[in-house]
Amino acid sequence: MTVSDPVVEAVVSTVCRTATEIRQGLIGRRNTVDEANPSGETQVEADVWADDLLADRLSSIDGVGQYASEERSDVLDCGGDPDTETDAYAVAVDPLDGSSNLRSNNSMGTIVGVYDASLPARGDALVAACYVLYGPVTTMVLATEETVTEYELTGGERTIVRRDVTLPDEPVVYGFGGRVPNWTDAFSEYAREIERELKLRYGGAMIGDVNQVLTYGGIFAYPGLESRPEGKLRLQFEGNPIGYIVERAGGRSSDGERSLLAVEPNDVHGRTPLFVGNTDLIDRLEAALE
Ligand code: P6P
Repeated sequence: MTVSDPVVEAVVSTVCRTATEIRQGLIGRRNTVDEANPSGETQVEADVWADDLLADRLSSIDGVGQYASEERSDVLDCGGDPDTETDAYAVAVDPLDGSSNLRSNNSMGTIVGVYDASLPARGDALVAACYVLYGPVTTMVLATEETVTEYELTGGERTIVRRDVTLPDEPVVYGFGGRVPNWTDAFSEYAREIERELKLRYGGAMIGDVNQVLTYGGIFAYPGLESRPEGKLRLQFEGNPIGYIVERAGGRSSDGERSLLAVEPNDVHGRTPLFVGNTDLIDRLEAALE
């Protein structure tokens, strides 16, 4: 099933082909490099390599006016301004989310947001978002204005495995990032409640944890911390695309006060507290942080 918008379809099929190549190319690219990304995080060879592949392929699609990624400081001008041209989109990418899991051989992901606005942009300017999960099987979850679909990726092609993906009504799992002593009192109290209700699933790469929430129901959070109230995760590359996908799947997203898609961005690498999951759990979270 292809996406109705030809530019979005070109982005999605390019990501599928490139993700298959990224997975095959992880071996031999597990070492750290001397550089840090714009968020100050140590990069591994695969971070830089995956970003170069995706930038090269996505920036050459007619209709992609901008490319930005977690691994590069500046927004790449690909020859179209999404704010003034109707058929120009901005693509924001986390090329290898959770790359620190490469050393320990655990799941990682690639996250892509397609915005109908110049970056940095609010999440409600997204027209599509997807993530690839490099798990035992390589899968993609794609959300558009119409629906959420899960695919298996083989040989650069995608095959539908789940249509109209929605969060199960009864939540089962939770995953909370950050060090416990660094949580705020309000979040700690909320976490104590949730720990008594749900099962812990936290793997160090958001995509693996979010996919658990999308599959079993529950909540994933990387909260604002005492030492870093803005949290760790980036709004443009992680918060908005994942918030869009979970909201399209019938759940909610929040920065602690409002939908992530309503958060005004101040910088392309700006961070945000991030909460996604079943509506009731997010409603309770926002009440707990009031
Ligand atoms: P911590 C990976 O580095 C990442 O950006 C997310 O994928 C993940 O959820 C989080 O950071 C893990 O952070 O502090 O638990 O290592």
